[in-house]
Amino acid sequence: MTTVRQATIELLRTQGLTTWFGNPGSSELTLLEEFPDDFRYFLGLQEMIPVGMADGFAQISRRPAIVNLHTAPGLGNAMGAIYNAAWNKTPLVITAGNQRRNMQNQVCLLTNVDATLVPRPFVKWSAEPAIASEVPAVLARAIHVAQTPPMGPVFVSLPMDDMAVELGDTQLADIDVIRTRAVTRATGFPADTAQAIAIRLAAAKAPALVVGGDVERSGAREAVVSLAERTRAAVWTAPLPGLSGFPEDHPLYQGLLPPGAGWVSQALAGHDLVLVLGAPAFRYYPQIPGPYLPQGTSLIQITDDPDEAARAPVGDAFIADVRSVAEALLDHVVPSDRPTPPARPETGAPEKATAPLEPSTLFALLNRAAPADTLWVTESGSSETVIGHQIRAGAPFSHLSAAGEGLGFGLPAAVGAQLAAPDRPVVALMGDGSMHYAITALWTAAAYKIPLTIVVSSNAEYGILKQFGFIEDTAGVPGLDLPGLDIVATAASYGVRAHEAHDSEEVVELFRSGIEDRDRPTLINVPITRVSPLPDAAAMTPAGVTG
Ligand SMILES: Cc1ncc(C[n+]2csc(CCOP(=O)(O)OP(=O)(O)O)c2C)c(N)n1
Ligand SMILES: [Mg+2]
Repeated sequence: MTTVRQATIELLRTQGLTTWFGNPGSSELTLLEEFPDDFRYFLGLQEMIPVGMADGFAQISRRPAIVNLHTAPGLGNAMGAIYNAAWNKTPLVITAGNQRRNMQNQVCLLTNVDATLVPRPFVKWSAEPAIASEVPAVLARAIHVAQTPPMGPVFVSLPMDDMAVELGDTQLADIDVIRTRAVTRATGFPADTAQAIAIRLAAAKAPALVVGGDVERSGAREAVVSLAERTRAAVWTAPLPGLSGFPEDHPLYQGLLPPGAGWVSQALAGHDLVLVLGAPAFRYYPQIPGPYLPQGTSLIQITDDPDEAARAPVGDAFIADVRSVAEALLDHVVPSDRPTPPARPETGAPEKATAPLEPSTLFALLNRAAPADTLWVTESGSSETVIGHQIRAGAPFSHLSAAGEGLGFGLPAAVGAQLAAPDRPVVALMGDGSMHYAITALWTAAAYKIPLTIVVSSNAEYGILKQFGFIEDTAGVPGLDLPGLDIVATAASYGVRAHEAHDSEEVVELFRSGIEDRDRPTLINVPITRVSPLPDAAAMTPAGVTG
């Protein structure tokens, strides 16, 4: 006889979902029992970790990933990471056990009341099978829904007593068909529409491209690079991107647009046509006064996300597959002889510097020392703008951050990314505050010998919130200083080889040996200059810092 658990495992095997990320509880044991030898399970010590790992793994492997959490409280702990996956458009199939069906009416311990509502609004779709025999069909539907653009996380609640239910021959025959069904999305873009856009590009005096993560996700990067070269367009990445969508070392690449309307219109000044490919147009924070676009500039947005198209405050949008559009445009765009936009300034670092290092020095050093195929995962608060300038990743899928900006993404996502790309150097650039949101990912990295390199920029503060305080004019905010963190000791306590870098030479030496060590993770803590002077830990009061 075949049980629901066995049929579920067979479905996931056929669909290629054999790498699991999870944190188990008693309600998940019936699914996890007799875990197959050809499957892998990566344990995270708190639920943000498996979701973040699965997010990094799915994005880099370009496949959906599966997560197993513990009923309501596990799902609750994971919400920040599910929010990130939603903004990252990561296809995650998140499952959680639920209490036995016959114990739910009394709301016995671990009952996930209204299970399908718990992860909303951050999942695209959420279900609990109406009957045990439907578990494989519901999971199959979830797998397909997660991968339909705009991709994103979905949730399936699995009552624990469903797993042992035995399936009849007819049920098994139905599941067998479902198990091997393919759902294929047709793409393409009408030639006359492509031609009309190409004519506008040709007529523009100085077109600009603004790209986003969907360029990489849809496999459009090569076509977009050709399009930029052929039209001699300046290229930016849209604010808050997740993935940069363009080679950051390309001479046409101008960097990341800052996330304020006034800033964006300043950056795009002089460009009469802006073509946005695979990005929202645009996401802002903080509120920076100014027009959305420079006077007289028009905007065309290409997105596979109907809501992205609907909510944009300016421009005309086309809802379509980004790669199809980029390739269709290439059929109609003739090489331009307009002047090539100037390249952005070179990066550079002083030969020698002592800690605390200027952030620009630190990231210039790392950029220079890193192998060309390095995959950077960044969550560095006040250093993010500097990283955008100094780190120039050339290869596809090389610069990952949380599009939703929910902290707790970086460390677990870097672990998942390294699992998906075992032969690439993966480097997590973490702020000292940010790294503590999902700190136990260090344990997972050490326990499974994940050879990533973590560089922590330590300023003992939530520096970026102080910078925001200047913009928002909010003096006297408590809780922005973090004196007394011992990052090296914390990492060591989880089994990660950790070092303090005292000067530029040590940074480079430790970084190189961290990357070379393919047997375990390495952490390097680097003191950086602060946004504000360091307070005395003894002077901290519940209301903030005295004096
Ligand atoms: C889950 C979550 N909580 C709080 C915040 C607000 N937040 C944004 S950046 C930041 C501080 C980051 O500090 P750190 O990593 O030390 O970088 P720094 O700015 O000091 O360079 C905080 C708390 C957030 N984005 N996400
Ligand atoms: Mg900090």
